[in-house]
Amino acid sequence: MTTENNINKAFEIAKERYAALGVDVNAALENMKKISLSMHCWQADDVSGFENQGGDLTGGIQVTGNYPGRARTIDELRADVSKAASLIAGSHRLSLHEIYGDFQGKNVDRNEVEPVHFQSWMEWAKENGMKLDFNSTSFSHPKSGDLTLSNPDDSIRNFWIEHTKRCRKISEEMGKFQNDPCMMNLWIHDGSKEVPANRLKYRAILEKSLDEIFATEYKNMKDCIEAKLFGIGLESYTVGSYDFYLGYGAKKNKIVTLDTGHFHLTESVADKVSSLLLFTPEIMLHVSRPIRWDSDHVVILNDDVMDLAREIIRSNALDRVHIGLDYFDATINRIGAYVVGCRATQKAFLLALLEPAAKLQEYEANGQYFERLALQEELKSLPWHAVWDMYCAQNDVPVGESYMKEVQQYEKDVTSKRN
Ligand code: RNT
Ligand code: ZN
Repeated sequence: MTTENNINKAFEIAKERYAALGVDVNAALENMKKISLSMHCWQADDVSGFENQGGDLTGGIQVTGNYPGRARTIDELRADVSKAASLIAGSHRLSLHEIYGDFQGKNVDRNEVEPVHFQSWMEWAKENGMKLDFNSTSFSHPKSGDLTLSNPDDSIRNFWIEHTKRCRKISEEMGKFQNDPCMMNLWIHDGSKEVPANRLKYRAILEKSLDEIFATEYKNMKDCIEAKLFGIGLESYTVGSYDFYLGYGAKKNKIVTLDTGHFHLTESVADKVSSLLLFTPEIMLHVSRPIRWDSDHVVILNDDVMDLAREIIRSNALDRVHIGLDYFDATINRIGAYVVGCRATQKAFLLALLEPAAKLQEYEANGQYFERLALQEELKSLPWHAVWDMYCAQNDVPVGESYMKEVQQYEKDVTSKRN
């Protein structure tokens, strides 16, 4: 039983154990307050959004599963996000895609969207103690095709330039409203199924489009550019590859988004953090879980996520890294999916904060590699979970697996009634 007494007892023992290694668990708990997750709105409704067009999901991404109860309206989505957030410690952000605007049943095309379509979101977020982040949406639209911002056809390209400029303006308004910069993520699927005959051409067009889009300077939003290895149906070539955006970001001082599903599966995303910190202003994360491809499985506490969090903490870079999530699993309870993924990400950061980094670095500097290895190995079985339980208890969210029954109850009362 996780009674209050047991939680306190276990915490006291853990505290001593960590103190012996020079780790202050209370300082770690204090630092956890700096970890604010940007929850991705699209887990609640399988990346459908609220446009009137009601088209299929395109752009090389896929949602699998048809678990009942997906959010169908803004109100349902807001209720689901609130429920999930109530089971996750700390204060959160919500990352909205453009297609989640409050369009009031009107047809608002992507090149017509305005801040007013997000006014009710800004107010809702304020009332719910959340900050907003934003994403332009170039997929799932009749003009999406295989090429958007890198399209040689100016009528298509300009349409998407207009869309993206408007999204930056909306982000600026959000940032101003919430008195905290809105992170705007730009991801486009542009690519080709078959081997292209000219790779340079489309990348040069994309560079030109980005320059046009970023020409206006804003103070309350920050631009993030997200690369990808490939999309389904676009396997041979991705215009916005990692090299492309890393080069663009380093040259033009833009934030590169690292989506952990967007690399070769044996490539370490964690290893990129220290390099980006040296050459780009900040880092945006899309924490995800690729299984064999960019499958966007629910994030769990695996080595990849732990490595990533550790690199950020070791670099003392919490104030330069924005932690967004990006996965969409429609095979299980969607609120549960939020909670599992968010809590796993938080656990990874807590583990990283509990690392006796000074000691390990001292061993390394002294060439004591056996000691470095041995301690790294021992850390895996230290009682970090007692600190985790305390973190949840202090933040008034369910401790351990006890949040499961809240998700079950919400399913019974709410999501199971949606047909
Ligand atoms: C797709 C990218 C992108 C999307 C969201 C919906 O591979 O990861 O971030 O998942 O924008
Ligand atoms: Zn992503």
